[in-house]
Amino acid sequence: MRREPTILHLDMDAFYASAEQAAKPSLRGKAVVVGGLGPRGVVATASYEARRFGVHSAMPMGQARRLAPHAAYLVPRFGLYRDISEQVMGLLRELSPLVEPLSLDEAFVDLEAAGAAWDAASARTTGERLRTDIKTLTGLTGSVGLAASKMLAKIASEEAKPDGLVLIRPGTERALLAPMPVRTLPGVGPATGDHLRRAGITTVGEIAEAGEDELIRLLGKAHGSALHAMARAQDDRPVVAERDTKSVSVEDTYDVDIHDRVRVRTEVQRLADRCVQRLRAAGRSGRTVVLKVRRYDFSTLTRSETLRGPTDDPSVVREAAARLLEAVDTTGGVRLLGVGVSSLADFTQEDLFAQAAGEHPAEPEPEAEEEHEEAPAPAERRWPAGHDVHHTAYGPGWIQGSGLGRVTVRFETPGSLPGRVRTFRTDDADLTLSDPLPLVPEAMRRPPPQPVAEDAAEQEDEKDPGAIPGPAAGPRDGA
Ligand code: TTP
Ligand code: MG
Ligand code: MG
Repeated sequence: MRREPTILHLDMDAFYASAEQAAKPSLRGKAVVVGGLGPRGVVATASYEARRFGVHSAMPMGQARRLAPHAAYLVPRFGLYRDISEQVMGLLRELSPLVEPLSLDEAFVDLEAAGAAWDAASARTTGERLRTDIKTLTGLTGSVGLAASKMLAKIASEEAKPDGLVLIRPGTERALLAPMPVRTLPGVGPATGDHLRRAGITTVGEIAEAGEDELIRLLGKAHGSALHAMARAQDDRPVVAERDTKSVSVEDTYDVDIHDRVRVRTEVQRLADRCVQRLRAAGRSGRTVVLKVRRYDFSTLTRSETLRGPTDDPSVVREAAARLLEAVDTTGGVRLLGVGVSSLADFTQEDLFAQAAGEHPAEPEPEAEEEHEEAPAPAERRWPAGHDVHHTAYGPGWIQGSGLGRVTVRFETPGSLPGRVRTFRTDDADLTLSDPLPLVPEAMRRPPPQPVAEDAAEQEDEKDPGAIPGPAAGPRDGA
């Protein structure tokens, strides 16, 4: 482990919900829940105001509505989130060539790689400046953790939430970790957590005390020794730039072979959903759906189907996996099933119509983006909650809700005061869906002029405060 806290972990605060609040002035400071609004929808995320009611990611939407009936419920707008993500990742790449994105809203940065920081003081300054730059450029807040390892940096950013920065001083790691619950450590999920608790281990300190042999006895060689090392704050994993994943897949091995064909189908659907979650978390979409089946006799086969265009739509992946399964004989029983998506593309589309179709499971939608643009307009126009619209007389606004032939629109924009609501017929020709507006107007994306610091003359590599962020220039180049 390095000696200085120069590994930075950034994670945006309530990312999708904050983006929606920035876009919609009337929702700032309010409970906002983003996710699937259909019958089987789940919460993608909730604003901190909504979390106070107990709403959280992955909760069924019905439960969220019971807990927070007055919250605003919106469908995700991935195109917007991806654009913000690209802006944020751009700022991180100005700090270092070693940026490891973990999802749309989260990344590790090695600040030492290009001299952005070399000790605790410079790391803190860089981290604070990054938070300011993110706010200026995107209008959103992110939390920063700084530590001497990836594990601690991530724990630090979690502690910093929301809208904060925490730096863990080297040497203090073990004392800090000791009272934390075992689930704090990466790789400890509910199952491992239960397992440890039954052995009387509930805190990270107790893992460290138990000793490596005991951990290996409890969890097996690989997991046991890895966990023991982490509990002692030993983590030498480097920050790896651009992990270029070629595919995303999930699989399950069953304790008892599954013979029931219906059960096999259900398992494949479940795996398809999990696979899409991982895909989306990585901000990707893919064209090829792969099914893996290991049968009772260990014969393993994979079948794949390539779609016309990349998708991240759970129903498209589910259907492709189900089709592939139909061609596989499972009569002797299966011991392992897997679903994967490969031929990955950057996350480029989130189609309004596909979103809305998710709420009407009876209507499967083709997966390719181009298809939608050429497709004839659906018989009844869809107005997904939260999406932007434009009205010929009232200008830009967003859909607050629709039903019974009516659509309610709030007329406000990211830079306006909270706006008024008006209701229209769903077939109103003056109303059209439109693209998201920028959260921060181009002209406002420069940082405010900074007071001249005493030591300004020494900071040769300080960015020109008036400059629009671009690639790092000056003495750092070629480092
Ligand atoms: P997170 O960073 O886990 O959560 P968050 O940014 O909403 O809130 P926090 O302040 O605690 O970091 O996830 C980033 C985004 O990914 C989140 O805004 C929505 C999406 N997401 C899902 O769609 N499903 C999930 O189960 C989770 C955890 C996140
Ligand atoms: Mg986040
Ligand atoms: Mg995150």
